[in-house]
Amino acid sequence: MRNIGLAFIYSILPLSSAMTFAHAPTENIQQYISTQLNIVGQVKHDLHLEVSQLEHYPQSIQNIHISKKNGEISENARYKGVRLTELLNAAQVTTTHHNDVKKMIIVATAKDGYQVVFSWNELFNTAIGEGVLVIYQKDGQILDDRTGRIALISSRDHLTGPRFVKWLDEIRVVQLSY
Ligand SMILES: Nc1nc2c(c(=O)[nH]1)N[C@H]1C(S)=C(S)[C@@H](COP(=O)(O)O)O[C@H]1N2
Ligand SMILES: [Mo]
Repeated sequence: MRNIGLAFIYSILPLSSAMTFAHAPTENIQQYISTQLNIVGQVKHDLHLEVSQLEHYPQSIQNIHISKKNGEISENARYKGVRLTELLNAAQVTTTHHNDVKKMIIVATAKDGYQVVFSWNELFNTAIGEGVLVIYQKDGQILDDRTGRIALISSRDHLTGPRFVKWLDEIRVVQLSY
């Protein structure tokens, strides 16, 4: 939580009341477990990566709290994975004009339909971006059925729950206009 009081976080998060009622499914979750990550959209090479292939990229290991809207720190674990920017560089975001990347968003989608967005500049040009990992191990073990096998986390967010994408399925690069 990096020394920031939860009361403060609630005061700056206008959507916190809406988030209060968000729940990830807990029943029949077998159908949501992802074993492959698809990187698609405005990239030169679509990538379809199994966990074993994720291990070939530069690895990142971080101690991360998964903090939820109610302030409860539900998990504090050592996650292993690959920075999202590494994978996007491997896929090669394609551009025609100098300013194209500035209007690109990166949409992460889970098998249950959960979605979160990042901007290209957020990922490649802020400290938050350095904390965005595609993860596949927690405390040295594969991710359990409630999370994976592949997930995404934005470890430098104030609350890490919202952009903790369980059952990560797809990363799509979208340019908003041409
Ligand atoms: N795939 C998926 N990931 C998800 C969600 C979800 O509904 N689906 N909910 C998010 C939210 S809002 C939070 S707070 C955290 C923790 O959710 P949990 O309380 O269901 O474990 O997971 C996040 N990741
Ligand atoms: Mo949440």
